[in-house]
Amino acid sequence: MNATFFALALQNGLSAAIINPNSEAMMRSYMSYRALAGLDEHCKEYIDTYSGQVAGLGQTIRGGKTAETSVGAALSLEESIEKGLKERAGEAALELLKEEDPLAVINGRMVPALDRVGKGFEKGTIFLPQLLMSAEAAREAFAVIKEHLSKAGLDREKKGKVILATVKGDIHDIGKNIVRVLLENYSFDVIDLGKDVPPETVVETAIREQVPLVGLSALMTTTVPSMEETIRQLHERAPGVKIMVGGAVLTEEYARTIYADAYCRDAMASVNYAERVFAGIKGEI
Ligand code: B12
Repeated sequence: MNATFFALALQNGLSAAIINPNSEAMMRSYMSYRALAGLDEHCKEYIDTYSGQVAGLGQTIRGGKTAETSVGAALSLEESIEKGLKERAGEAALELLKEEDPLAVINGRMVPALDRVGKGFEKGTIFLPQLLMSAEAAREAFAVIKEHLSKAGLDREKKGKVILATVKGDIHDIGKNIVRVLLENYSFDVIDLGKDVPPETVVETAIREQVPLVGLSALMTTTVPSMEETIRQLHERAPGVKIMVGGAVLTEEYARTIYADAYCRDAMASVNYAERVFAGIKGEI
């Protein structure tokens, strides 16, 4: 009753309350009110206090981490992604590109940072809003890298068409977008069908555009069947087309069991495979 009364009072303009800070119910009410009223930016204090703690009646929540992060300080790209700071991630990427190869920035910094975020999400120390913010920060960094890469060489003669798609049911596209930029950088003409793409769209585009190579991405165990179905339909209706697959949940062995022609661990592997496919078409191998 006290905690609810407190929330109502806050809602009605109470700005200085004398309460017992050791009361779990009162503190929950206070922290929740701040988060819901937009007074706790990105719900950071709330998350720092309660993440990883199982909420249960009668349980005392003690010693939440303090939110003493100096956002103004020059955080690294990895930290900016993990903390979901979009603007800083872009700046950090730009700084790194002065000294590091773009691929090293992606593989050595962005991917490991996203991996840590993913593990935290799995363990319950990171919540979905944070995952979203980290993804946004990674996208921003990636946009900076993409611009840098495209200055290098998009206007060379095209080597051939490649379709890319994240399979139906799956909205993860950061990895696929990296593959796209790299393929484009190596002068392939990429038809990017986006994410959550039905098998029929992939097949129809492959037939209509006479594309010899299709790349499919799936990041979840639940969407691998959708990848399998896309491959099945491609084999049935566009039998000459080669299919390369990628995404964190796949392995070389599993890719074979769903009849993909190639498994690509990372974006560079997709370029190497595409080079081989198109060299084969030209009779070079
Ligand atoms: C960022 C992220 C998100 C973002 C996606 C933003 C976006 N626009 O992509 C958001 C927040 C939206 C999100 C949502 C969800 N996510 Co998520 N997400 C992640 C996270 C943290 C990172 C993925 C990533 O971008 N990695 C970095 C890129 C560069 O790596 P990559 O994709 O593997 O790509 C490289 C290679 O694999 C390869 N590759 C990839 N694709 C392709 C394709 C081709 C053709 C080729 C050749 C190569 C290739 O090359 C790439 C570059 O080197 C992962 C955790 C993880 N560690 O993977 C979870 C993760 C994938 N998500 C997960 C889940 C469960 C979800 C949600 C269901 C959560 C929810 N409850 O709503 C939703 C999914 C909704 C849906 N229907 O798809 C789980 C999946 C678990 C599982 N095993 O099935 C993971 C593993 C987190 C976890 N550990 O629980 N997610």
